[in-house]
Amino acid sequence: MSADTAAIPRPPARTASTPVLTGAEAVVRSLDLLGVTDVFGLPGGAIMPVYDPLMDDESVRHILVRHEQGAGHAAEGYAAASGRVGVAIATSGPGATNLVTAIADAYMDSVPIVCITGQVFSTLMGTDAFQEADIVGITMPITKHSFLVKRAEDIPGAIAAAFEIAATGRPGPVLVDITKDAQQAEAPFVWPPKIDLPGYRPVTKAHGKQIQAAAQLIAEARKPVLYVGGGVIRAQASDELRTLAEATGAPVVTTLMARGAFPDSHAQHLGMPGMHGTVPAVLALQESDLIVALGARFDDRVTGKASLFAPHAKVVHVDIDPAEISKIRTADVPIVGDLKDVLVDLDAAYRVAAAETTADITEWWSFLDGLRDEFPLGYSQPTDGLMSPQYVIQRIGELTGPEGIYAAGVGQHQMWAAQFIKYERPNAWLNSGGAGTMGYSVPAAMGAKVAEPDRVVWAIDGDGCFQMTNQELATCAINNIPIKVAIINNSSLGMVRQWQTLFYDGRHSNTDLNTGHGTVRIPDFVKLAEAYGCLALRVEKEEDVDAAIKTALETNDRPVVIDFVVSADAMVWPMVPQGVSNSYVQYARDHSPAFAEQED
Ligand SMILES: Cc1cc2nc3c(=O)[nH]c(=O)nc-3n(C[C@H](O)[C@H](O)[C@H](O)COP(=O)(O)OP(=O)(O)OC[C@H]3O[C@@H](n4cnc5c(N)ncnc54)[C@H](O)[C@@H]3O)c2cc1C
Ligand SMILES: Cc1ncc(C[n+]2csc(CCOP(=O)(O)OP(=O)(O)O)c2C)c(N)n1
Repeated sequence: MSADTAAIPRPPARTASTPVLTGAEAVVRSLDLLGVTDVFGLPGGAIMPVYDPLMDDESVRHILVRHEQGAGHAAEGYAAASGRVGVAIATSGPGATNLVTAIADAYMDSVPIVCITGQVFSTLMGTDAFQEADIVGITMPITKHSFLVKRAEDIPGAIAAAFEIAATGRPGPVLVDITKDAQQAEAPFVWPPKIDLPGYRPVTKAHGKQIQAAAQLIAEARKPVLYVGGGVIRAQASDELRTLAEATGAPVVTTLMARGAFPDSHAQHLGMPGMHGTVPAVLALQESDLIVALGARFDDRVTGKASLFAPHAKVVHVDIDPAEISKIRTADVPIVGDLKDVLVDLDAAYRVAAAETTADITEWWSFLDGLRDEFPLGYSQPTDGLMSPQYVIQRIGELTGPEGIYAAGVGQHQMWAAQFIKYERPNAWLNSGGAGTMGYSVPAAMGAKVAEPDRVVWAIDGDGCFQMTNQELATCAINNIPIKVAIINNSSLGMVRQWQTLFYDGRHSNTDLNTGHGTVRIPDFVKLAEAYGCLALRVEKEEDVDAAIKTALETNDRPVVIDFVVSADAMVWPMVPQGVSNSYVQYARDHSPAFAEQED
């Protein structure tokens, strides 16, 4: 990611009618003027001045979380579900450091959030004052930009700029750290008429020559593939993508971050590429002669060993962040711009180029269709009598439908949720892809439900992840945020266990959680969820799965938690092991029970 720099904009000149507000009132007024309706936070000494006017503000709903990490992920879920900027508030020191994981997560996945933290008095900074932490310094590498505000008159400009930076260009987290004396002091409140940040000028409109060159390559390619990344969702450019895809007839793959950017039901869609991608999607990239990367960043989970990735492919790479282009794979045609515009321009240019030359891609499609027939996604039934986790997740998707929002934790259940739920629209699939943050799911689902109250929101979580942030169920129950939580309880840190099974001779070191199997059940998730004011159910047989999901779908007066007790031996297939060539997808064929069955 490019390091964007911007100083706090200078306060505009005051006039005779300029109101005088405390810095704390200025924070709240600024949020009002930005149209913010919901914030997630938890007060403490250094941010208490802000909490006082917040109490009376009628436009901003403050949701009191139980842990600041929850506020950060809730802000992320809010943003990822709605496209609007999410806001988290915390006090200095431990309050601010509790936000760090969520900030890092938002940075990796390009999520627009603004975190407002209280800081000790400016006169005490640097003295190891009570609850002092240099949060600007700590988060410098994981924010798009940070502001340290020490004067009340700078507050409106800093907050307005923070929102502008978070939401424009490559979205990301911005921190506004405000000293307590700045919150308490009075100053004229002057709202900046326009945000103009010297040094911050994201390029949105791409160069016409590059667009033409890309269109020409697409028209000439015999084995093209559109490698669609999370940038398409952040750009809200799914419709434009579909138009281009249908014009070219090229196959489409969607990364873990892009699930839903292109409908799963579309005939041109091959599914997710990468370590746990479908065989057709992995091989489409690997065997292609042209990769058109659209807001995708050639992550190692997708490329495998980068030097062996797609050896015959030319690359068109579109990204709003120039730092991403040619970072991993040299682009033959680099295009810097906003996909919302670039896709329209590319479509128009493609139609012109295709009128002259259109390569025949029939053979390419027969190869890919053959792979689709031969290697559909599948799973085998566990032999220990416990439920198949894939079945449970698939039924949640089928009974809820494509308008639902699904926020996953990290691990096996995350991969199965990416594979076995059908995504037909953007902003339906929320997860932690880049950082892989266990604990993301419940608070992110809470944030999503606040942003999109009319949609059904599921947290699909692992028994390990759930234990990291489930305290936010109290927040949901008290604030009438009726999310639904499916704990895919395999009684273990399943994804780590899977790697131990495959790469550490089956030595399962410290991955047994004792949450679901055998006589020990600590904690009992049903009792825990009931203690938090949720409707709680346990399901141990496949024949009871549908009824429990239906009960959850019908319950909207409180959160619902379902403890699905599933087999610990289920594996995520296909799997290309880390750091090898993707042509090694043969590995998946050899090791996947589903494939083995098909080959018999
Ligand atoms: C357990 C686990 C397993 C995983 N396995 C897989 C796997 O099998 N397959 C897989 O795909 N991933 C997998 N991942 C996720 C992986 O780690 C990466 O997070 C993911 O592949 C990155 O997705 P992306 O390339 O779409 O980029 P993103 O991280 O979504 O980045 C988006 C890009 O779009 C750009 N952008 C943003 N807005 C715009 C705009 N308006 N216009 C233009 N460009 C824009 C950004 O600058 C950025 O470069 C896994 C993660 C975990 C935790
Ligand atoms: C905060 C954090 N700690 C550790 C890890 C490493 N890790 C990745 S997946 C995983 C297991 C997750 O277990 P669970 O939530 O039960 O999900 P499952 O894999 O069993 O579906 C672990 C420990 C991580 N990603 N995040």
